[in-house]
Amino acid sequence: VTPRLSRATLPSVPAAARPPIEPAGVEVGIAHLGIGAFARAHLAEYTQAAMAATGDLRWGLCGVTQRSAAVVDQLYPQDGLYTVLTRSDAGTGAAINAAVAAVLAGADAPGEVVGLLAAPSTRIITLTVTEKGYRHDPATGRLRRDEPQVRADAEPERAGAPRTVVGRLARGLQARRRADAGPVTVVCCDNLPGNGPLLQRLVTDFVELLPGREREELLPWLAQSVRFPATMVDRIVPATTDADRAEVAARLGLRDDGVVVAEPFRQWVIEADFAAERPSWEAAGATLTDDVAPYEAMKLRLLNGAHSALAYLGALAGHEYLADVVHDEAFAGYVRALMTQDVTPTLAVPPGFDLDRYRDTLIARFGNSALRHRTAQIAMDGSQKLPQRLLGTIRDRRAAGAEPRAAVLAIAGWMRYLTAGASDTGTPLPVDDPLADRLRAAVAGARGPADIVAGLLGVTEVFGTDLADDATLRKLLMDALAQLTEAGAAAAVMEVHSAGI
Ligand code: CS2
Repeated sequence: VTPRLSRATLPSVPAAARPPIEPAGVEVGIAHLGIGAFARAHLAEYTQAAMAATGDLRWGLCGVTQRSAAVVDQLYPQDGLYTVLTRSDAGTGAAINAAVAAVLAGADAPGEVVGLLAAPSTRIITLTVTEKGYRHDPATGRLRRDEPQVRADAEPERAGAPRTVVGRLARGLQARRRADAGPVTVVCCDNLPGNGPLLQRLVTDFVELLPGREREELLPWLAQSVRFPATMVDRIVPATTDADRAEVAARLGLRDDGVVVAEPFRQWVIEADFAAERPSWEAAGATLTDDVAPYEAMKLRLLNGAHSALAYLGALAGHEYLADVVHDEAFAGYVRALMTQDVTPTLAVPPGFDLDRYRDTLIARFGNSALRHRTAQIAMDGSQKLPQRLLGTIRDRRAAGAEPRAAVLAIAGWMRYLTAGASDTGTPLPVDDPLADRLRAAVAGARGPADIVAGLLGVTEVFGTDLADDATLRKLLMDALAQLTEAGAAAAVMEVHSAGI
């Protein structure tokens, strides 16, 4: 049998793949909620590089899993070590990361999670729990306080054993205040608009569910001792496959169950608002700035908006991988039209920023066929993603009196994806979304595009209350959905492409 990656077997790894820091010297300074593939390919890479650049090894991560303990099983036997496979059409690189100093199964050890957040050695709390992990209403940015799990976490007996992300965070902060463990910074690293302030609002919503005394003690301390900087995070990270793990085993001569795959590009813009000490992430290439908003809007609307558009329409046209979608000329023209005609007029571009180059880089990144990024992965959880990715663009363009046809086609693509069951070429398209039941109910009995559009626009958690009242938008959506239904996605995309630039 192939021996497994760990501190003990690390010396057998080719020198070029070994981590730039000594794993045994790393101490936990960051509590990380949601230690999935993205955090291991992004936050952990920046943090390792910062530790390597400064020699200050106090910033290791304790990675907490949210529901499944799978990552603990992957990383615990490996002393937190895992390989990052960087894939591009120019080739593949393999490098071991040693920034994860400990792992904790959140569901099995909720009390330990609270203790971790309350420990004086924890000075930063980071989160990558995906959009749906926050249990908020995407249209309003408020906590869903009627959810049973959220309510349960606010009951006194759950103070030491919360289960939801916001419950864990708020209970951990409560324990931290009681322990007088000092100020802390909460860094949200999910693709949400104004992610730091949004999370601060959700924690406050939760604290407001607590009994009077607890609430009154906690709210002023939160305002005084906890910061929630906004961030823009960027790295494309497809789900790891068995083939990826087999490739690592062949290259390193060791079995690694924790492999993550990523593109070479990475970017991180962080609001410079910290309550206490932090790692020198700027030494690792991160940007610390006073205003993240322009970067965040560009990233969510151009990258993620285009990603979702290409995922739904590409999957409908029968494409399994995103790169194949942009290598189709009509789709490449469509995505340029989306970016240039619909999104760009809504953006405030930072001074000196080259937006044309940013757009070209995005399209080149999407075309990275070595990544094998599945359209189905991006298509997941649309109800939680569309508001910040595409609906903001549509709102802004409608307010300016424009008809954003490319963005509308993307929303119609989502509606078709939800209701068709299969692509235009007959491949099944399963829906994976936390609101799946609600969405299904909204279109039950629908007899065509008009009913589907009306039903889905009525899902106010996603669309708010304004968009359903826009008669022009409704008509545009109906026409686009009718075309997708009758002529198929490839034809619909072609039409926007040729009508455009
Ligand atoms: C993607 C993102 O899965 C998705 O919805 O759009 O995860 C995307 O790859 C990252 O945000 C890139 O930074």
